[in-house]
Amino acid sequence: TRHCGSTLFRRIYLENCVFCLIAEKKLDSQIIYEDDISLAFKDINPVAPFHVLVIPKKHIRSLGDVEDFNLVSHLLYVCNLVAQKEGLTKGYRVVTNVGDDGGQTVFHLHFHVIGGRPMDWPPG
Ligand code: DGP
Repeated sequence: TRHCGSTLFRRIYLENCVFCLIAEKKLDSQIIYEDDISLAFKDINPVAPFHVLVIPKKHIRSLGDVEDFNLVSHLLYVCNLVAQKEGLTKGYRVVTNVGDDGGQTVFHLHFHVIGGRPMDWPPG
């Protein structure tokens, strides 16, 4: 029963986390930036002409589970880097959905970088 504790379940979950699989290159994605701790790739279901996801390679459920905010700082740096690299000179939006009410569907921390058209406010 010891193995029914979090360790085994965590391993099974991580092995099936879609963004962990993308980070490990076990699942294809259109990567546009990569470094030791982060990855940026195109969203499979873009809501604008430009829609990239920036993730930590390490599995963290959401912003609500972050312990090291230096990592978040780095991820936001990468968000701006890819936006500049892609020439989003007229602006862009960065969003992270947290939990069910936040509309999160993939439970691996990610920042959406969305641009290429004017954004609406408030979000739905
Ligand atoms: P969220 O709802 O904030 O958890 O956003 C999850 C996003 O992830 C959603 O916009 C679609 C995207 N997504 C889900 N599965 C995949 C995948 O396998 N590949 C890529 N590139 N994006 C995915």
